[in-house]
Amino acid sequence: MSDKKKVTGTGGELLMHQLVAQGVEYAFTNTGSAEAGFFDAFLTVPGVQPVLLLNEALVLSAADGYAKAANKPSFVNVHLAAGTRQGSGQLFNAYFDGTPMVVTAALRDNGSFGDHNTLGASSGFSQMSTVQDVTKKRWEVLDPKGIPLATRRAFKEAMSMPSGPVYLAFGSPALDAKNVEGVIQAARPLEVPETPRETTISKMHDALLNAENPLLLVGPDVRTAGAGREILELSENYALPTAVGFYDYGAFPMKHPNYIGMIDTIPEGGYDVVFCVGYRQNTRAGASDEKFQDAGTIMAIGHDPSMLGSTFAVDLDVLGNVRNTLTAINGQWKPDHANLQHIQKRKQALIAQSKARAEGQASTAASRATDTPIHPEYLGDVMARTLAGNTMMVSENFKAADHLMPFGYGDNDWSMVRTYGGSLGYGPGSAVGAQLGAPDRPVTLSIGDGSVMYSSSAFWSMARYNLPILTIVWNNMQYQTVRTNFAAWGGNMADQNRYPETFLGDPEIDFVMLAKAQGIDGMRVDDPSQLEAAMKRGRDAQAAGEPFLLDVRITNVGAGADQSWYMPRKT
Ligand SMILES: Cc1ncc(C[n+]2csc(CCOP(=O)(O)OP(=O)(O)O)c2C)c(N)n1
Ligand SMILES: [Mg+2]
Repeated sequence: MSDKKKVTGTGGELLMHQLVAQGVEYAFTNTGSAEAGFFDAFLTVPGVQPVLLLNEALVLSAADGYAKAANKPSFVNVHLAAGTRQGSGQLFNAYFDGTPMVVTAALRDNGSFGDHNTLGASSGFSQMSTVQDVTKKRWEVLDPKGIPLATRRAFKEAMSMPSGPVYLAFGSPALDAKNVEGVIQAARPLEVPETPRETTISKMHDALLNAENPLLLVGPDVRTAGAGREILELSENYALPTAVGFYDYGAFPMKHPNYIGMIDTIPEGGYDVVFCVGYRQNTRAGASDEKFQDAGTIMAIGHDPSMLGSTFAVDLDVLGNVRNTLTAINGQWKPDHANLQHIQKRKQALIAQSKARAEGQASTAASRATDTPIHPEYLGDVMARTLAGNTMMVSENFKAADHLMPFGYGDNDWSMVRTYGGSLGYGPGSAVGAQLGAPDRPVTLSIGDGSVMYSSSAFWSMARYNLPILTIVWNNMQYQTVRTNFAAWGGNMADQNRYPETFLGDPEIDFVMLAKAQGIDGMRVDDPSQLEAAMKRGRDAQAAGEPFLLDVRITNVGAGADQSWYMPRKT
């Protein structure tokens, strides 16, 4: 049982006491005066560190990065309805990923008096409408006595499966109220049963054991559950070709012989057994969302019921902590099974394909080592070889080289933090949160030039809180992802090799100056022969406790790589 205690104070103080009891270390925030009753409590109730980010989207992405890095729920305070809306592109990401997060703001009464409230919800609407499709649950709290209870419930909802962001709007008078009595008690996530049904586990084991052409598809729940060892054991026992979800390169070690690629790049058909472990499908609003149409048996385990069987139907499923289910399946494995001929054969084939891929990657990187401007494959290769072991890489990179990084589950392996929601403006804020959530790990932000500019004021927070984040800007002066997608779409754009509003080089953005303006040192790298030395300098700065930025000028690749056209403004 968690301790209960009675406290008396302002509404803001009761909220702060509740956060302290909950073990909240940081309040990610952008400040506003309607929340004065909350901010005042920082001075009277110690224990929570406020972390200021200069735009609400940054606040939400920092909270997301923190929750992913620390594997804990995060706490946010933003300013009224308008601040909430400003952060909503990143709240979208957190909701998409099911990140446990309690988001709060003050609330203005928009009915009793004036109905044209500055920064408030519009008349006739609740502030809840600003978050209704991007939160798991939401509440208005008007009575100060309810603040501890409502906050406790919010944490419980955020953490319980399926986890996700929730929203609490406190009336300003409730935060301001004095001499309020409340009972403070921490919430815990609801416990889910640990032992899956024996018959289901046996069926899953049998399917995997007898499969001739299986696919293991791994998603982010594996990392959330801390099931790295268990997923490796499963993949290795049954010799399972293993793919990861959409850009989810941290879900399984790329260098492992069983790794075969990202789901969107491998063949879709031909599997007799597909086993999805914590996989969260990124759907595309088309008939192709119904995957694996010719598969014999599809099995799925995971933390969120809406991610299991929502597009392709599953034959066998277990909702709950994936570590427990994996442990139970692994428990059915007998050493003799390894002698089965089809498993032996698959093991050899996997070793061969992985060796071929590694050789291909090494020779591509070597052949690109002197390309000027720097080739992105070479930048990826140098990062993978040069950066610190145990790096936590926050990635906001699409057509980059995340697949080259040494991600894995061992002590010296890297891990990845990213959002699968795809709403740009994530990386720099997330890196701030990730470094706070994993203070002992080297954090590197790997990010495209276009992406930086959605949230370019996060460098200030890195400097203010002494967060030794190494930022590597993959600067191709383009929205390359959009340009290549436009080219694939075809039309006049492809015929004329002109892709409106994808070129960013006029004027050129100087990322070193951008960082410097906010208190961070950096350097620009143009010459491939200087790349390794620059990377080491960045790593050394990071090791010395300093944030640093590398503006790496890279070449464009893919369709339209040669174009720098944009539509001139008529004058
Ligand atoms: C909020 C939001 N707006 C727009 C987009 C569309 N979009 C996807 S990728 C991309 C370009 C990213 O550019 P950059 O970071 O330079 O990476 P590159 O594509 O050049 O590798 C854009 C604009 C998006 N995903 N999210
Ligand atoms: Mg770019």
